[in-house]
Amino acid sequence: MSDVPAKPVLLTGASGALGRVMARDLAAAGWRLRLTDIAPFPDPLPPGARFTRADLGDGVAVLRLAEGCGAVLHFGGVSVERPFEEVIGPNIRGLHHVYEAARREGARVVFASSNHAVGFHERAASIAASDPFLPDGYYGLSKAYGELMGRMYWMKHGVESVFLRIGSCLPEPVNARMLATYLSYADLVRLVSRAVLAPRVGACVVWGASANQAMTWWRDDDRATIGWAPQDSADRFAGQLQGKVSGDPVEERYMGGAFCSIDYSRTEPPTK
Ligand code: 15L
Repeated sequence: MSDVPAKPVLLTGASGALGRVMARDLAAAGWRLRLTDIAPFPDPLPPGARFTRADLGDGVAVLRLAEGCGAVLHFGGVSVERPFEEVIGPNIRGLHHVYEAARREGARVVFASSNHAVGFHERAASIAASDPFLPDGYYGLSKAYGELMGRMYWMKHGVESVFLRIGSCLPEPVNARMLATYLSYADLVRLVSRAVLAPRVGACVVWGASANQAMTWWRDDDRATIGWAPQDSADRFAGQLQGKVSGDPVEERYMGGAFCSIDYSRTEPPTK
């Protein structure tokens, strides 16, 4: 099987940190990429790629961008906790435009979901991908809704999706929480490659975390379906990061960390 998709691949959010890594590495692997973002692309254009500046809120622009594409890597939209009114446009309407475009093209969607869709699960637990959504804010809620939208498009229209529940994808982990949530750039690139190249995926969920053994919160996902296994790990940072905690009881109790504390107004600690 070839490691290069037969058709071009559309990457939204191309000017963001993860978009830039994927644009560079997938282009280097010979993929034909259509890059788009609301912000200009800050790097020299990689070989075989073209960039179009567009707003996800412009449904016609998204349809045009997706023309002839076999997959959409959807990494665009708001990527941190923000007020509801700021999230709803890019992350809900924008996502709907992406799914309509995928439906028209018969393309697969690889959706950058997030650990924040399940951020209010307690760290003391270990959860399966099939456990309930427990979003830790409007951003996490938009990711949960996005996964549900993808499932609806699969059931109703046969649009395939891989939902990547990304943890913390950074050059290196920077605190104790990331001993569980860290995803290396190289593991991310291998993950999206498999998500695009795997023959049949239906609508499936994969935890976006490297092989972090020192601290593990997430289990039982669909990685076997796409043929991905992480190769990197945060474990070598355990010695230096174990004590790097915030002192905020809400942040340290739940998987979503600092996002859980934003605008948190309960006075009694929840019993369950
Ligand atoms: C995310 O979903 C965010 O996009 C990123 O900024 C990080 O905060 C990450 O989650 C995380 O949970 O560490």
